[in-house]
Amino acid sequence: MHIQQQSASPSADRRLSVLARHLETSSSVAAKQWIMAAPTSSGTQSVFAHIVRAPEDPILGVTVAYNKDTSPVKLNLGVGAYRTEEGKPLVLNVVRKAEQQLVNDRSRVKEYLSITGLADFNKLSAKLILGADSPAIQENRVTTVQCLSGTGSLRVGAEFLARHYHQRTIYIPQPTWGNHPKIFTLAGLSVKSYRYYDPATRGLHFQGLLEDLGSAPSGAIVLLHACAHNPTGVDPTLDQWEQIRRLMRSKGLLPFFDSAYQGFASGSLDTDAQSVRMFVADGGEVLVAQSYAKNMGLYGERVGALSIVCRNADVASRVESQLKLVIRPMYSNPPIHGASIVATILKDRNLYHEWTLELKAMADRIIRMRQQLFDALRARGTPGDWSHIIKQIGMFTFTGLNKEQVAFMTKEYHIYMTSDGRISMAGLSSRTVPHLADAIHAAVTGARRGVTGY
Ligand code: KET
Repeated sequence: MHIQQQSASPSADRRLSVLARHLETSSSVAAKQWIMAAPTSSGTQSVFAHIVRAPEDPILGVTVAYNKDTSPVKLNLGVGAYRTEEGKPLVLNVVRKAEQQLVNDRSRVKEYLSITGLADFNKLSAKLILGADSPAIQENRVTTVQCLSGTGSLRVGAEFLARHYHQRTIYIPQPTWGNHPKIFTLAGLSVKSYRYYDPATRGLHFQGLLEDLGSAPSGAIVLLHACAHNPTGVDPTLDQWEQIRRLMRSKGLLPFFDSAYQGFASGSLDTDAQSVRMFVADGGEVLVAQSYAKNMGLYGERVGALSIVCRNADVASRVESQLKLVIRPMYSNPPIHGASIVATILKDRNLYHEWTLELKAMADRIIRMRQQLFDALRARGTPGDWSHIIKQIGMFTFTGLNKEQVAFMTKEYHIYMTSDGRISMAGLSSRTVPHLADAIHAAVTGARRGVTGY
């Protein structure tokens, strides 16, 4: 501190310098006390000291562990992400073309999108899942909002329901994608489950499903996987879907479809949308969350859509006005790039056709991997019936391997997968099938090494 000394007398000078010293010391003491009192800068004690370490995510954490492994034979079959025969991530050719078009178009800008996202993208997404000739679209009773991939679409739908729907209970299949219960609980819904998979038959527990939905309270929300159920790879037949639809409509249960794999199950976009279209065709209300992560390989672009099919156009427009109130304080408005890629592909006849071919090629490669793994286990005489590998649908095989067997395969063979025994078939290639088959064989027959038998 510097006090300008203007006084002429020595006594006045002394007083001033005493005051100056006093001010200096008291202010530095005060400053010191203030510093001591500020817990963030004390150096030893953090205000976050009580925070406990959270476990890694059961699916994405598998990739974290895989990345740390230095073995040259390591194999990541955890997350559902498509890989080529060379084990590399794939950017679809049609996506490259669309991106090139976007970059070349100098009229494109980076302004904010509206709260509901890119209008073209929303229209085309609704058409993709509901069908080009869907009466619901023609009657303007579908509202579609662009969201952050499948997860974001589910979350926005759930937040909307928790705020505005009279029934706060959602039934999810047992088992289901691990993020479902978290998304719905955090949105404010109460989560219950319905029987879905029967480990004894490795098929659908259809009776259990009908019983559980039959005893759900009227109006409850029901989460349905549109196709390629994750993690089981078991889907209802069309006839079973029809029975589920009738039961749900008779009880006024509200269907909320999660469509993360359209085109990945059968290789056909229309075939894989049949379950959703059946529910829309009866004129009733439906929610659908779509993801372009898998079917366009746009994982990191986070592009998806939530559609709510309503009874009439007036309700749909009021629903949309409320969806905007959900979205605006959450992330304001969605990102532009991924949605522009999707819209470019969906609105161009040639690009769309090319996409369907590339999608079919991905689906076919996964089906080939199923056959190769099945054959490899048979060739090794691995005990057990492995026919479910070729029967199951979509990206995953729900192997039936238990936690210990999975841990064994990771430790001894550097094969990474979720602890429930789910394998991402899309991560496999002809080159790595023998390694996986060896690992499964050893895990199943490896009682000597302390591994539980299959
Ligand atoms: N629904 C299902 C059924 C699903 O399997 C996933 C992703 C999503 C939604 C969300 O995907 P998004 O990337 O938000 O569009 N499943 C894979 C990846 C993950 O867990 O995030 C998986 O199961 O490996």
